[in-house]
Amino acid sequence: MSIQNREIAAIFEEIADLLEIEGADAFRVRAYREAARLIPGLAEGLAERVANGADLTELPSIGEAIAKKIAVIVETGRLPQLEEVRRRVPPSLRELLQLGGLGPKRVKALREALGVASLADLRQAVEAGKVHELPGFGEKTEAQLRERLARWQGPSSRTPLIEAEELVRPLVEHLRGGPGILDLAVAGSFRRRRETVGDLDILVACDDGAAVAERFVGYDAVAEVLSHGETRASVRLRSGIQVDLRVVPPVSWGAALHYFTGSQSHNVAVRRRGVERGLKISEYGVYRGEEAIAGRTEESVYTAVGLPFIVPELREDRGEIEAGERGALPDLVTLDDIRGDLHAHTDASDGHDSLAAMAEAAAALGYEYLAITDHTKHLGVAHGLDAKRLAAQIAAIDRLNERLAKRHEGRFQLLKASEIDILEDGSLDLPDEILARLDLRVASIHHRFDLPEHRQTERVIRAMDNRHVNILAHPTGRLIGAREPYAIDLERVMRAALERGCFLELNAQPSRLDLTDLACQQAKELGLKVAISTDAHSRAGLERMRLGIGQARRGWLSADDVINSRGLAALRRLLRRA
Ligand code: DGT
Ligand code: CA
Ligand code: CA
Ligand code: ZN
Repeated sequence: MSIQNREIAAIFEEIADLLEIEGADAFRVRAYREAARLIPGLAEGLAERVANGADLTELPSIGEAIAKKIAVIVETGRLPQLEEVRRRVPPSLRELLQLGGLGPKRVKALREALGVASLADLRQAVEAGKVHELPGFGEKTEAQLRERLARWQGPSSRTPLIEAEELVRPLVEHLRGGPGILDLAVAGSFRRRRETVGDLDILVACDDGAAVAERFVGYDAVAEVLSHGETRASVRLRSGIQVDLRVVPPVSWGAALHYFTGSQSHNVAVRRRGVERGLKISEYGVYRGEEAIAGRTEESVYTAVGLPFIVPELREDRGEIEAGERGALPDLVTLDDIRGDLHAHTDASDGHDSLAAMAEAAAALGYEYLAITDHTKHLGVAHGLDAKRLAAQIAAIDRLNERLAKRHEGRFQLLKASEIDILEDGSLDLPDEILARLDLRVASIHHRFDLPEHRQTERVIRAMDNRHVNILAHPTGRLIGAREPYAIDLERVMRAALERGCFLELNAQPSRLDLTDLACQQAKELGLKVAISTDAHSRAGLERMRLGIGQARRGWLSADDVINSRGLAALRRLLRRA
C-alpha cells in the first residue's frame, strides 16, 4: 500500500509556502507550487509510476529535481527538505497560513514590516491598526483579518469528502485483501455524502473480528493506533484523519450499518418509532423482548418500524421519516440521469485541456452535450476571453461540432457558452451582441465579495435582468473551509431567478459544492430548477459530477429538478427565456 498523489502534493505545497515565507528564490518556489497543483489531477498514482520505473519528467511541470523528490517520498513516505524547512520556520508562523486569508507572500510582508510571527502578534498589529498601512493590505484586508481572528478556533478538523474518498479507497482495498470479509461499507457521514467528514467509519461483517482489526491497524498509512480490540479499532492516518473500524457478525449487518450510517438524530427518530412499537433497536439488531426480529439487512430495520427504505443522503431528520410514512419520499436524482455538463473551462482561459480533449472526455462519459464556459475578460488572472476571442471560439466550436457529429453519429455536441463575470454594478462583462450568439450563458461573481447584502443581492438580480443570462453559477461564492459565502439574500435571488426563467447552479467542485444541501431543498420548495455542473478545469474535473449528485440528493432533488437531466432538445426549450 503506497503513498497517494494528494499526500505528495501536500508535501510540495507546504514546502512552497514555507520557502516563500522565508523569501527563497521565486523559481524554486514555483517548481514546488506547479508540482503541487498538477499532481492531484493525475489519473495514475505516482507511487505506481515510480514502482514501474516510469520517467516522471514526461509529466508536464515535473523536472529532474522534483522527479527525484517524488521518488524519495514514494520510497520513504517523507521528504528531508520539508523537515529542514519546517525546522527553520517556527510553527507559530505556519499557523498564520492556516488562519486563511493570508498567503505566504503576505505572511512574509507582515513578518518583515511588523515583526508578526504568530497569531497573537497579528492580533496586536490588527488592534493597533498597523496592518492597513502596509502596501498591498488596506482597510478592507485589515477588517477581514479582524473578523477571521475573532472566529478562529484552530485549524479545521473536518476533511473534504473528496479527500476522504481518496484516503479510504486504498484502505478498503487493503481490508478486502484479507480473508473472511463478508460485507464491508464505509458508513457515517461519508455514506450520507456530507460535504466534509469528521472521521471515517468502516463497518465489516465477518466471523473473525480479531483478524480484521489486526489487518486494519497494520495498514501502512496508519500513523497512530488510538485503540485496538477484538471487534473494533481506531487509528489516525498520516493525513491526520481518524478512522474507526467496527466488525459485526452477519446477522447484525443491517442493524449495524443503519446505526453507523447515522445521522445520530435520524437514528434517534427511528429508535423512537421502535419504542412506540414495543421494539428495541441497537447496532446488533431489532428486538422484541429477547427475540431478534430484524437486523440482517437495513431494509428489515425500516420495515420493522413501518417505514420504506430511506437512502443514506436523506438521513438527517429533516422530514424524511414523515415523508417515508406518507409514502412521499422523493425519487432522487442519480448520476445516470445526467445527460450533460453545463460549466467547463478549456485552455483558452484557465483550464488545462483543449476544446477537443474536453469534448472527447465528455462524450466518453456518455453525455449528449458539454457547455464550454470559459471566463470573460474581466477575470484577467484566468486569461478571460474578450468578444473577439469568444467569437473565434464560437467559430472553432462550430467547426469541431461538425467533426464530433460524424465521429459520435450525432449523439454528442459542444454548446457554445460563457461564464460571464458580473461586474460590480450588476452589468455583464461582454456586450449583448456576442452573448446572443451563444447557446447558453452562465454568470457569476469573482470579485467584490465584500458588498453589503442588499447590494450584492441587487447586483446578481440585475445581472439576471439581462435576457441572455440562463444560469447563476456558484451562487454564494463560498469555499469550504476557506471562504465564507458572501452576504446575499439567497431566497430573493431564487425568487428573482424563477420570475426571469433563470436557474441556479449547484457547482460540483469539491471545494465549492455551492449550493448547499439546504439551499437545494429551498430551491425545490420554491419550484426553481438547478443545474448540476462540474466547473471542470480539466478532463478529470468532469468526473466530479458525482459530488454534485451527492449534494443534490442530500437536498432532496429529483431528476426533474435538475435541468441537465434533460436531453438537448428539452434543455433548449427550458433555456428559452420569455
Ligand atoms: P462526522 O464523523 O462528524 O462527519 O459524522 P458521523 O455521522 O459520521 O458521526 P460519527 O463518526 O461520530 O458516528 C458515526 C455514526 O454512528 C453516527 O452518524 C451515528 C452513530 N452514532 C455514533 N454515536 C452515537 C450515539 O451516541 N448515539 C446514536 N444514536 N448514534 C451514534
Ligand atoms: Ca464519521
Ligand atoms: Ca466515528
Ligand atoms: Zn467556472
